[in-house]
Amino acid sequence: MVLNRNLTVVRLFIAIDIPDELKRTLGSLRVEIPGLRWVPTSQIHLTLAFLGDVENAGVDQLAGELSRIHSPAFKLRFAGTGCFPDRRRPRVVWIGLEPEPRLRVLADKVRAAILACGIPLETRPFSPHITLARFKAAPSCDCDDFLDPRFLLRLPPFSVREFTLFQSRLDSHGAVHTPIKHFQLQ
Ligand code: 2AM
Repeated sequence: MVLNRNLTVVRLFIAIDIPDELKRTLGSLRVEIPGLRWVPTSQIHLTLAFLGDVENAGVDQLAGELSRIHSPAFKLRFAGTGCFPDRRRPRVVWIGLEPEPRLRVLADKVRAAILACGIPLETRPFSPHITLARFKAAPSCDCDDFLDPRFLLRLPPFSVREFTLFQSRLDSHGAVHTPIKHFQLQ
């Protein structure tokens, strides 16, 4: 496990890392728009759960619970793009995924593992998406101005064979994500 043990709390999240080739393709589709900050290509991921600050002492127990998850591998297909909170006030620009019951079951098991460790979770329901970019302040343009649905045609489906516990360290340039441990799907 790669973990900075000097810290008393670590900021954690659990995510599916997407294949490097797909990250490169997503990176190549970018258009520079003032105020829009693209997620660094290497950090593009699908969040299963965001934990926030967790006591360092609890990380081994969490990793133990996560390693007991049994879930089959599956494929994900891209489906549409959108914005949070909505297309007219874009703050987060995302790419969606076709519904995949095995993804939802995996996310439920991850949440159960987190709760079993006594770590509180946000009550927001799981909404599968991959964040591509964020606006610092909501711009006056509409999401449709920069999200071209045709680019989805260039994105192949991808296989999910593992999920990862990540540490997220915030520095002056943004978040730095470091994988702590990978968990294989069957
Ligand atoms: P998202 O972009 O897929 O929504 C790591 O910080 C990841 O955790 C973020 O990329 C974000 O995933 C997710 N996340 C969910 N809630 C968060 C929060 N309150 N603060 C930071 N990240 C959060």
